[in-house]
Amino acid sequence: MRLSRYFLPVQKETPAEAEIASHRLMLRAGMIRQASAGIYSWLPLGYKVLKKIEAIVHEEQQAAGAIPVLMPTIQSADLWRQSGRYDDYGAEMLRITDRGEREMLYGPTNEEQITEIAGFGIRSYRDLPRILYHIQWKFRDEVRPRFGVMRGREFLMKDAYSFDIDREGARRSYNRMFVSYLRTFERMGMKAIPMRADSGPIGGDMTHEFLILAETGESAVFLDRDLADLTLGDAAIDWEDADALQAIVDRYTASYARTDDTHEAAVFEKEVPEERRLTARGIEAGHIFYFGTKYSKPLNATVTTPDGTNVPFESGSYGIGVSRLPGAIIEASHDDRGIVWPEAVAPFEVAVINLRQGDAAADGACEDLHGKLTAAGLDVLYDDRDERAGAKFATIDLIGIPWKVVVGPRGLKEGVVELVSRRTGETETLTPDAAINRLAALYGRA
Ligand code: 5CA
Repeated sequence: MRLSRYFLPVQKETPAEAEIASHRLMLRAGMIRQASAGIYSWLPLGYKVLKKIEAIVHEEQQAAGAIPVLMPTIQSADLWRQSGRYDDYGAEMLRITDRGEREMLYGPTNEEQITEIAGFGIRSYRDLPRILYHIQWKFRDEVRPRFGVMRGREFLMKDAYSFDIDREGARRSYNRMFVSYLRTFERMGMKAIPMRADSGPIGGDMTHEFLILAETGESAVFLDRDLADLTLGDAAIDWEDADALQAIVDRYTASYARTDDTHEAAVFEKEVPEERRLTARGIEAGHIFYFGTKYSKPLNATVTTPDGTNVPFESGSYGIGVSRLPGAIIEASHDDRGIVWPEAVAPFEVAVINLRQGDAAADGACEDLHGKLTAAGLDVLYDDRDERAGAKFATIDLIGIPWKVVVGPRGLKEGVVELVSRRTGETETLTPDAAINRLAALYGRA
C-alpha cells in the first residue's frame, strides 16, 4: 500500500475528549472516528487491526473445537421474556418496536438465542459436547461509555456457548475455552491473566475474567507475581486430552489472582508471601462463565440421556471483547511517540520509508522493496509522500508499525538500507535483499 493513496487521517493535536493513551492514540492515528457517544466507525487502519484480531480469535476458537455460526444483532423480545431477562436487563438494553408493533431488541448478548438453536438442533447425548460461537456486534446502553472502544455502547464480541449433558462435561468444555484464551491472548503478544470472577447465584469455581495489566485498567487486581510470568508457549495442545487441559487450568488457577469484585485481603496475605504480592490494575479482555441450566430450563432446551430421559443442557458462555482489544493492546504497548504494535496484530508489518522522494535511486529502490516485500507475503506500507524525513518517521512511529526499512540516496551509494525496530529502536545496516530475507524470516514467511 502506498501511503500517498491511502486513507490515513492522522491528527497532530491531542483530542481533548480522550482521557487515556489508547483513546488518544487511536484517534490521532486515524484508526477510529466517533459516530455518536460510545459508537465508532473503524477507519482503514483500525479496521485492519480489528480484522487481524478477529482472525486470531477465529483460528484459536476453531482449534479448540468451537464451531462458528452467525446470529443476528436484532432479536425478538419473546425469548428474553421466557428466560426472564427481558425485565431484568433494564435500561442497558436497547429496545426497538417494528412496524407491526412487535417488541425487538439489539442484542447485548446471545444466551437465549443460541440455547433455542441448540435445543432445535441437538437431540441426543450422542450429539454432545458442542461449542458454538460467533463474532457479532452487541449493543449495551452503558451509562458512561468512555475510553473510546474500551467501553463502547456498540462493540464487537466473540461469544461462545457450550452444550453438555452434565457438569463434568461442562467442565471439560470450560477448560477448552480457558486454555484457548491463554493461547489467543499470547498469540496477540499479550499477557492476559485469568482471575477468579464473581460467580453470583450459580456459585462454584467456574468463572474467570482474563485481565491485561495496564495502569489505566478499570479493575483493581491482586495477584501472585509468579502468575504474571507464566507462559504457555507454542507447545502443541491435545484438545482431546481432558487431563492435560485440566492440568493447565490447575497451573493457572493454583495461585491467588482476583479483581476487586472478589478480592479478600486476608486470604491474599495468607496465601501469597509479601514479596510476591502484586497489586495493579487491569483491563478485562475476556470473561468465561459456567451457568448450568439457567437458560436451557426456562427455554425447555433438552437432550435425551442414554437411559432415555430428557435433561436440560449444562452450559457456559465465553466472551472476548474483540473491539476492546485494540485499545487494551495499545494501553499495554505504547510510548511517547505512539503505538507499538505487537507483530501479530500490527495493521502493516513493515513500512518502507523513502528519505528523498523524487531521487531516482531512492524511488527505484523503494519501488523494488515494496514489490518484493509484498510478493514475500508481507503487509507493507510504503511512505511515498513528498514529506520531510522527520514527518515520515513521526507518522510511522505514531501508527506503530513494528519494522521500518529506511531508504536514502547516501546509503544506496554503499548498496545498503536500514532496518529499524519500533520496539527497541535497534538499527541494522544491510543490503535491500538481506532486509527482505530478514523480514520474511521474522514473520515466518521465509
Ligand atoms: N455472555 C457473556 C459471555 S459470552 C458476556 O456477555 N460476558 S461479558 O459481559 O463479560 O462480555 C464479554 C466481554 O466483552 C468482556 O470481557 C469485555 O472484554 C467485552 N465488553 C463488555 N462490555 C463491553 C463494552 N461496553 N465495550 C467494549 N467491550 C465490552
